[in-house]
Order: sequence, then structure tokens, then C-alpha cells
Amino acid sequence: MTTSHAIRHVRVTPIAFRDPPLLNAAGIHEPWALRSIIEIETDSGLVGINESYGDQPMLEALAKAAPALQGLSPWSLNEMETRVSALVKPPAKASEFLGVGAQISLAPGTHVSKNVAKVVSAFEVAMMDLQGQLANAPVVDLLGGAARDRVPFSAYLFYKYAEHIEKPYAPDPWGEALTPEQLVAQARRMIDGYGFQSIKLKAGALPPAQEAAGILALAKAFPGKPLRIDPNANWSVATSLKIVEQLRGVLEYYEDPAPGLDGMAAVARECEVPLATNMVVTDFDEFRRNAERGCPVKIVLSDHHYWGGLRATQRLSTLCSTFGLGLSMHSNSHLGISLVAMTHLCASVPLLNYACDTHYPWQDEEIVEGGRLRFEQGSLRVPPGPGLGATLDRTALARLHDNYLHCGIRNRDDLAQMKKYDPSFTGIQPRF
Ligand code: GKR
Ligand code: MG
Repeated sequence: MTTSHAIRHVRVTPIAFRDPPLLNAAGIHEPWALRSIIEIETDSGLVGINESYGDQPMLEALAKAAPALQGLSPWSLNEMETRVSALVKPPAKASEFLGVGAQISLAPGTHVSKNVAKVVSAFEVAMMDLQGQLANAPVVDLLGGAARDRVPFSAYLFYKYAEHIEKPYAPDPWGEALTPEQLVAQARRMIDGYGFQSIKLKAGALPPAQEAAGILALAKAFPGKPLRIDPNANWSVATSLKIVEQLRGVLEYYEDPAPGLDGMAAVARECEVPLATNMVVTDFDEFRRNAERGCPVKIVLSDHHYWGGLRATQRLSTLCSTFGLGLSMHSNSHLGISLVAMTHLCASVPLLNYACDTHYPWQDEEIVEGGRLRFEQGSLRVPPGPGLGATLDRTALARLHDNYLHCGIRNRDDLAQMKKYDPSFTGIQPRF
């Protein structure tokens, strides 16, 4: 008798976990970040897992696409993509297409126009977890094998308040960070805890001169550590050029200073520091537009969650090599399944020129058995074991799902959250 490994069931569980009051161009993080946990089960009882976005439109897209997997082999990724594309259509109305508020471009993962790519990615990773279990091989081997044995990440600093305005739980241990001294203390704590070898500052929140002073303080406190600044397009071209001049000789790359490809191209014309983005090259069509302009953006910060998955990001890597561009990874608030998937991917990509972003230090929960993942000198090793090498902690899943049911948040909205602190805040960009 042969055992059938055909897919019989897809389960999507929305979860919510604590997220600190982190400031950004769109406003401020809400007390709870949303994710979805995807489980794909076969007739034979195997379960492949994954983590993705948890906002309402994404949950609806996942629910719409789930029946497409019924009866499919976990190896049939191309067929899965065809079926998902047929079921999940891009929204027809422009208003729907534009999504929620100003943060659509800041967090491309929340953009409904990317629903097909996001759902394909959500299913692909869980199916590859199944493939790995069937072949007794880690996902990195299914992606062609490891190009490196550990994946480097950077310290991702944020300006922040000490506590959420609603005080929904005890304040986080990081404290306030609004001055250069507080920022350096935050960096020290993060580097001591994780061993990161490079530093990224999320900017676009305070007046630019203060943020430049923050970078200069970091340069002094951590000589030799590569530094990046990311104002999420909240600076005009003139401001971007003024600030990069003040930071001469200090930056490894300059991430999304000014809005749109036009703004980035105008900055690139006058600036020697390479420009990086997770805002203007967010899919293959935008990659082509950047190439047609002579590549003003030199480093693409990919994210398998919205680029269409692990294999799509490998294709992106080939394109980046062809066009002489650099590649690294973008991040949003996430837990360990996303981090493990990213680690398999990044271990398999020969072209990975920079340490990847991760929000992981800002979270204090975990959804995988064994608890929080351990970094060694700022890097993660690919976990041993078949597939993703991660097992769902069902007690944690139940607790975080309960958070979701009670937190009252269904779509990320940093702008509305900031209005609670400052009713006059408009979120209009560029602000500076
Ligand atoms: O979490 O506030 C945030 C970030 O600003 C995030 O939304 C961005 O998508 O980390 C991201 C970035 O690098 O632009
Ligand atoms: Mg960015």
C-alpha cells in the first residue's frame, strides 16, 4: 500500500504579540503586531509550517486561496502558483489598491497589490517544509545547498517611547530612545545581547539633524561597525543631500532617503554613498524600471514574504548579479518561523553583500519549540533537521491566538496610533 502525501488541509491561525512603541515615518507601532501561522497538512499526517502577514486582507486572501491546495503534491510549487494566481486577483478599484494610509510604501508587505506574491510565498515555504520532511533534507538543500554556514544580521535601532499610550502591559525593558545618548545605549544593549556586527537606524521620525547626530554618536561609540540610516522616504531630495553630506565617510549605504524612484534618482546623481531600498524596488516590474533608469538604486533589500517566496528571491539574486547590484534583506515585526525561513534562504544565496535586517530583538515571544533563537556574533546558523528545522509550539500558538482575539487590531495602522499621541500628526510624506 502506498502512502499519499497529497495536501488535505490548510490551517491559518492569526496571532498577535507584544510590539514596543517604535517610531517611524508613518507614525508609531501599535502595542500588538499581527502575523499568521500557516499549517499545511498531508493525507499522511505530515504538517508543513510557515509565518506570514496577519492583517485582515491577507487573512482573506489566504482563505480564498487555501482550497487551491487540496489534493496537490507538496512538490507542485508551480501548479500551486498557477492556482493561487487564478484565485487571488489584484484589487480592481484604485482606492482598494492604495491600501491603508501613508504606510503602504513603508511596509510593502501590507500592500494588497502584493496579495498573490504574499500568498504564494506563504504556501511555498510551508510546502518546502513538507518537501524537506519527505526528503529528509533541510530547506537550504532544496534551494541548492548552503553558500555560507551562518547568516549575518544587523542591530536594527529605533527611536522609541518608553511606553505605549494605552499602557496595555508592563513597559518593555528597552526604555526611551530619543537622544543620541539613549540611542547609543540601545545599540550597546542590542550588540551585547546578540553580537551584531553592523547597525541600522530607523529614521524619518525625529527632525533629520537630530537623527544625523544619532548616527554620528553611533560612529563614535562603535568605530569600524558599518552604519546605515533608513528614513523611509520621509526626507525631500534637498534634505537627503544635506544629511548625507553631514554623514560623509560614515554610511555603508543610504536606505530610502527620498520618495519614489525619481527622488532616489535625484539623490543618486549627487551622492557617492550607494542607495538601498525596500520601497521603490519591491517587485520584478520595479526592478525593470530601476534598470531602465541606469540603476540609481544599487542595493535591493528583498523580503521573501512579499517578493513571491524563497525561489523568487533566488531569481532576484540572479538578476542583481546580472545588473551588478547588491542584495540584502528587509524585515517587519516577526517571530522565529519567518527568521528561520530567511536564514535558509540567505544561506543559499551566493550574493548576499550585507548583514540582513531583523526586528527580532524587539519581540519577546516565540512560536517555535525551544524558545527564542540564539544568535552567535550577530549571525544565525541554519537549523539542523529536515525542512525548516522548526516545530510549532502549540501552547504558544494558542496563547498568541488568544492575544489576537482580544487585542482589537485587525490592520497595522501606525498613523492612527500616532494620532493618539499627537492629534495634529498627518503622516504626510516627505515630512522633512
Ligand atoms: O517596522 O517601523 C517599521 C519599519 O519601518 C518597517 O515597517 C519597514 O518596512 O523595516 C522596514 C524598512 O526597512 O523600511
Ligand atoms: Mg527600509
